[in-house]
Amino acid sequence: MSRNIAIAGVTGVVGQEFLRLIEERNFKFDSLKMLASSRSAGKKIAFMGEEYTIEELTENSFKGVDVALFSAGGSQSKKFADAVVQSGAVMIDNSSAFRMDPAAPLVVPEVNPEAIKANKGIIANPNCSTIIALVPVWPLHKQNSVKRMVISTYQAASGAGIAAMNELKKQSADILEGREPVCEALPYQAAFNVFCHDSKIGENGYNEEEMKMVNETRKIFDDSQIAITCTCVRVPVMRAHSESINLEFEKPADPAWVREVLEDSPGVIVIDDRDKNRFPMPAIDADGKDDIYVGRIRQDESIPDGRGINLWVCGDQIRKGAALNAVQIAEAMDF
Ligand code: 11C
Repeated sequence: MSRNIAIAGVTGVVGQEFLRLIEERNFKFDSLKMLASSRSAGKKIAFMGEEYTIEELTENSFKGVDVALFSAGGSQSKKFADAVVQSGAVMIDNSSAFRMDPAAPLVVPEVNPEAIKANKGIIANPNCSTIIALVPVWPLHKQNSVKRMVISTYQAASGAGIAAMNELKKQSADILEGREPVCEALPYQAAFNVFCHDSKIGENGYNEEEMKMVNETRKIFDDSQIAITCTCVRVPVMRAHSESINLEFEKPADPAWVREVLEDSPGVIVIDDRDKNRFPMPAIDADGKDDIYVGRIRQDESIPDGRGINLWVCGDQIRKGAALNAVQIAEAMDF
């Protein structure tokens, strides 16, 4: 069987991470097309000992392609979805364009890999904050149903793209040297500050990131009833998100059980040393890594009958939160 791959948005942060992962994970392919906007078309990229020329992303880009990894923004995903599907390829889309489309499976391979087979040409990659939360929550939920989740995120600059990462660096230097910080990529000062996630606030007062976590979790868990509420903020961290997760289970759940389950769960590493006050840290543990780091495993004593647990998790936003999850989906496909 052939494995002809295309990457749409290859010059972006996630596009570049796709390349690193394909090489690191020895992802077998017969051909690789690097696609981007007309601005980048013609530029050369050296990859695995070969020189590739970036081609302009057009409707004709997908002839002979089996899998197209998309990270070129939601509008490009929508624009080219028909062309991908009509050419017989499967789009694995990192944008939010198709996540809530009932025809598109929304997949975290550690949670619902069986959904991949049901695709009709488009598979959606969830939002980074959702993936980072669900990798550790799912193995617990499988053994003892989670009835309610309360999540607070502490999101890195990378979620807003390379310009936001550069802005965080520049603002930090400017402030330390007494210069006025400039805000262009992000709406407010990111350095030495925390602000409400930079997505639109809906009529209910929640930002889009918070509602993505609610709606995507329900779809991935295939449970429209699970109660979930979120607060999402941006923090001055470069590329790994952190999340405080409060879980209310159906039956009693103690920290020893949580630790035992998570130590045995794919994609999860437990760092939970109470004596040394050593727990996951986004920049120290998760940055550039594949796994989701979990610690601060505590009983929530405010929930009756020992049914409440608190967790703290960190995961690299560009890796498991985006590119790695998409590459894992491709790895799990029969092609
Ligand atoms: C952030 N989660 O950290 C966003 C970035 O729906 O794929 C990705 C937005 C999305 O700001």
